[in-house]
Formats: sequence, structure tokens, C-alpha cells
Amino acid sequence: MYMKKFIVESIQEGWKKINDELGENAIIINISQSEDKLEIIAASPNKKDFSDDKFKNPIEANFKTEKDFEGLESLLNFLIKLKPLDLKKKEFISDYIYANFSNYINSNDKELLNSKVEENSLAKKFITVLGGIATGKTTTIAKLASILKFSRNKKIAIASFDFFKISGFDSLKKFAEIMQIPFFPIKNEKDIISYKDSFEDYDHIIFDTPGNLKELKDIEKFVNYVAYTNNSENILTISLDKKESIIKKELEYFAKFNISHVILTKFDELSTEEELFITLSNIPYKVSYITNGLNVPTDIFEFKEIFEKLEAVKL
Ligand SMILES: Nc1nc2c(ncn2[C@@H]2O[C@H](COP(=O)(O)OP(=O)(O)O)[C@@H](O)[C@H]2O)c(=O)[nH]1
Ligand SMILES: [Mg+2]
Repeated sequence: MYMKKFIVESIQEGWKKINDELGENAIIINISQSEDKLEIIAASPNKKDFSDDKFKNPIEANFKTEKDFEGLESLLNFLIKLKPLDLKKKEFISDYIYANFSNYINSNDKELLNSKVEENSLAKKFITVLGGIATGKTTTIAKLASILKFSRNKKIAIASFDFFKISGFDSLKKFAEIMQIPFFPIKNEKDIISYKDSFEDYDHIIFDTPGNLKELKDIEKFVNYVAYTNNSENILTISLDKKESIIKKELEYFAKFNISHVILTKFDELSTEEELFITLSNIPYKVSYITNGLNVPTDIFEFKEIFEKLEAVKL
């Protein structure tokens, strides 16, 4: 894998440079803002091969209009979000949470937070990520894979049951390729059986699932089979930007999958702190992680970090 940092004025300029130097298979791993510039880290399986004629003038050849750029950007939609970063929320631990939550929180809330901390996550061999449509499952899997592979030094693979949606697993597959993580698409029972021996070689296999599982009875059956194997950990993603009534419906449906704990997603989309407490009091599970943006792998933090910070606040 070849990685490089680019400091640029705009995402368009970034794309030109990335394509120029790393080739068309490059993906963006992280975007951050430093003063008025964008700092982009991109990676590619190999450095670009300039011997190939079609690469000689790639920008003019492939990117003539704004639309071309849009197409390229939407391909990597799940890794980047092209809206201005809310830096205040990004630094939630030191500023945002501390300032806002400490004013709001009472001792009951503190007790609630404390009772919801899950500390032993990502421990089992088979990790299945479940949740409603667009709750952030696939994006979160990219982050969890990075934590397991790079922070915990585990040997991991990714498998996906999500092949119904158009390009259901394309972006995840591409991410896995560049991160050098083996990827197993599962379409039927035969696939599970044929992969069984290969799965022996890994510490963890993370399974991605479709959000409309309820309507896909066959897939639901296979997911259920994996979710009830020995050594399985079943994570439910709940998106903090969804209505309370929708979250309740999702909780009702996914209860049958033997849920181990929850990951709350889209913390950066919360408009009031109160919503977090309402969601927490509605869910009958502990919470391991919270995600707060699209940068892989940085926009995820352990739920206990909120609690630890609040512990230091005098009520
Ligand atoms: N603001 C925000 N958006 C997110 C986050 N995680 C995922 N998303 C976005 O939510 C949408 C659905 O994400 P995806 O991972 O495809 O969800 P899935 O359908 O459950 O697999 C996409 O537009 C993602 O970019 C997050 O932590 N914050
Ligand atoms: Mg998905």
C-alpha cells in the first residue's frame, strides 16, 4: 500500500493531485482542516504506473467538467463528507461535551450514562453489525476494522451480506482491498459453507448486513445463523439523527438477533444534548462506541470517554 499526505485549497485540487500521483484506484483515508487548507491523506494499492498511455494526461482526459468530479466524489461517498467541518463538535471531548453536557446533566443522567458503558467490545470472533437503513453500518465497519487491525494488531477479515442495494458492497470491498483486509461477499448458504475453513485463519470476521433485512427472509436466516454461533458479538447501530419512533421500531425488530451492545452513530448530527439522553433511556443495551463523522478511522470514540470526562465535572 502507498500512502501520501496532500495539502490543498479544495477537494477538487486534492482529487487532481491524488489521481495524478496515486492513480485512479486511490481512496481518501482522512480529510482534516488545518487553518484555511485541507489536509488529505490518500492511499492506493500501488503507485501510479506512468508507462500506460492513458495516464499521460489524466486530468484533461477524465475530468473535464464539474460533473466528472461529482461522480468521482460520490464513489467515495462513504469515506468523505463534503460539508464544512464543525470543528467545535469535532473537539467534543475537550470543548463541546464538556461545556454543553456539564451544564445540562444531573445526577440521574450521570447514573444513566454509567449504567450504559460497554467496555468489552470487539472481543468475539464473529462480529455482526446490524441496524436499520442508513444507520451508518458500513461506515462504522470501516472504522472498527481500522481499530482492530491497526490499534489492536488483529488479523481480520470483512464479510458482507449486503449485495441487494446497487453497489451494496463495492465501496467496502474497495476499502478492504486498500487496507489489505480480505473481503468475503456472502450471497447464499453455499458461500458461508465454503468460507468456513478460511474464517479459521482470522482473529475476527466483521459481517456487514443490509438495513432492510426484515424484507429479505433468506438473508435474515443466514444472518441469524451467524448471530447465534458460539463466539458471536452482535452490534446494533442506532443513528442519533433518527426520530424516537423509528428507533423504537428498529429496536423491536432487531431484538431477535441476540444484540450484545449498541454503537450510536452520527453524534455530529445531534441538535440537542437531550436527544442523546432520550435515546439512551430507550435502549435496553449498553453502548460501546459513538461515531461523529465520516473520517475513517478517526471519527469514532469509546462511549466511556464521555463518562470519564463528566466524572471530572462537579455537579
Ligand atoms: N454525520 C454522519 N454521517 C454518517 C456517520 N456515519 C455514516 N454516516 C452517513 O450516513 C449514511 C449511511 O451510511 P452507511 O454507512 O452507508 O449506512 P448503512 O446503510 O447502515 O450501511 C451515509 O451517507 C454516511 O456517509 C457519522 O458518524 N456521522
Ligand atoms: Mg451499508
